[in-house]
Amino acid sequence: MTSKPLRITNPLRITNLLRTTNPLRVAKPRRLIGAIAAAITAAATVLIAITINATPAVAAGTGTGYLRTNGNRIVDATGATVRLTGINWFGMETDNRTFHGLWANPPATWRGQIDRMAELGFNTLRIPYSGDALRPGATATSINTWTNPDLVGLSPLEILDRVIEYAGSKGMRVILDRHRPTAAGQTALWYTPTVSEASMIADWRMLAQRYAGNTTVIGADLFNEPHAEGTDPNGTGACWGCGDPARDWRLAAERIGNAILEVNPNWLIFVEGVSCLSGGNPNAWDGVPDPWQNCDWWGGNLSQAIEQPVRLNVPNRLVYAPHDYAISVYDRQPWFNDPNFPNNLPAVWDHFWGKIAKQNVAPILLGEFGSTLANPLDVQWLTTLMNYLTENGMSFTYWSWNPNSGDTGGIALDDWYSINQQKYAILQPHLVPPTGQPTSQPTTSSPTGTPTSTPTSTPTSTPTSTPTSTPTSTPTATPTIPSGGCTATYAIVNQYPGGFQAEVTVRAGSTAISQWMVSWTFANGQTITQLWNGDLSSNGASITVRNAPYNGSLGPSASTTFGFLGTWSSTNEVPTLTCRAT
Ligand SMILES: [Ca+2]
Repeated sequence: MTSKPLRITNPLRITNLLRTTNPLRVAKPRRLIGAIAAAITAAATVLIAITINATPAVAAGTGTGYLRTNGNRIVDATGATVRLTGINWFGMETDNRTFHGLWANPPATWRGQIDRMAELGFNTLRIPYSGDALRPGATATSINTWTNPDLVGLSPLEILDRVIEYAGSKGMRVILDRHRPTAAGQTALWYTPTVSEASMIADWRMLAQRYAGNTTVIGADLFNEPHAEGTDPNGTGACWGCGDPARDWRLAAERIGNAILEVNPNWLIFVEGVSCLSGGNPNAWDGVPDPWQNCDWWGGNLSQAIEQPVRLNVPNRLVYAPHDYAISVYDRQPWFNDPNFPNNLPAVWDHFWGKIAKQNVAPILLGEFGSTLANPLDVQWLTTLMNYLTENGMSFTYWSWNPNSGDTGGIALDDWYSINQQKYAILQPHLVPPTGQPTSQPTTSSPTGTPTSTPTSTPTSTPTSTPTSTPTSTPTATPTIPSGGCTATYAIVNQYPGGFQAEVTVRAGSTAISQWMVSWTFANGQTITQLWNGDLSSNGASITVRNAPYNGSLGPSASTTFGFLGTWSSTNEVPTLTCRAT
């Protein structure tokens, strides 16, 4: 994540969770009429852009094979244009050394969360990590062993393997992000006195080797948010083009990127910007003017990347990957106070990074952007930004899936499953859902059977509300008689006052099936509030669930599951199920 470009005293930001909202929020006039006019203009531009871009083939989902660049486009192995519309799922860069939210209760299993992201239309995962998660003996913590029994005992890298495998089975792609040298926090430079550039390169080469040939993992975001430190003219942070090998992020990106490409020449190399080109923060007392064009968000300033580009040894691998944030993160960027806001924003983005794509130099992936949307101006910011990205064919990964990002919140709410509808409504028209390989089934089912262990570790971060229900009843299961090629087994996996979670296992008979339908009638007034991995239709107490598009096809004796959340009052009998298949 990000931070405040003008911050002189750097509070210890230990994790993304501690991002604080700047209290000095300046109220600004609302310009609703201007916003409506902008939206109309933007909508018209989208239509024009779609017409113009209709010529190159557009890949379904995230395309096939490894990705390449072609001018300002990302293309797949067939040359078809791919648009990455993804999301950040963080945690592996923190002391937990693995994805956050693995402490959540069902249905937010680790697979359930990926299912949710994919069905919402996020086609790419950007995964932050720190070197600490890669060290031998590193352990992953705060995993709910009841929710995610299949992750017990796995190392952070083994959990990453599983997430990559499953995301790939949904047609999603993965970008790895060297978020910080260690879990201790962000740094201005890509190395520290204890974590050298050579150590960083060794980590990257290990990962590039580990996932070589696995086309789900498409590339490396070399280092997260290089930024200025100290004040001009004595800055000590990351510069762009100053020529000092110890501070020039452009030159470091070349060294690191080329070292990765030696191991895996098929990866894309994602390069972020700096904050201030000089590597030092501006100050008001030196009498030197500080125009807004000099400094952007941490990692956002690529304004010199056309004149002083990153030069890689393998052509068509370079993607520039800036960040952009809004008022909920830091309210004093000068462009928030422009009387033309939000219509001034495209020129700001053009200056810092948009021109790279507009001049057909290289593709842009906006690697992080997000807001709580607590301030109505942020709604205008996000709406304008999404239109800008789509009009210009740019890719993006939203920050974040996690709800526990202090100054942005997430797409997921605190149950790690429900969705912030206000944010999603703005993003949804711009998402390209993954359509890839839906045939691979999970090798491990989500939790069934008796919960034998309650979560043993507590998150070190602070989820603002932790689901508190614990299983109170032993799951029961009633196998049913096949009425045509399949059986269905119903299990209550969690029950608490007023609510319950159930899972139904559908198993093919002795011959393969291509579609299934399970039906039952609730006897005690139960209702279903949310169902996943199936298509629900109900008529009062009468329930019918058909397969989802990706889990209808089952080989002989193969099984799949769907699950749901429901309500109950006095009694919660297990119903009798009927399964039909063709
Ligand atoms: Ca100055």
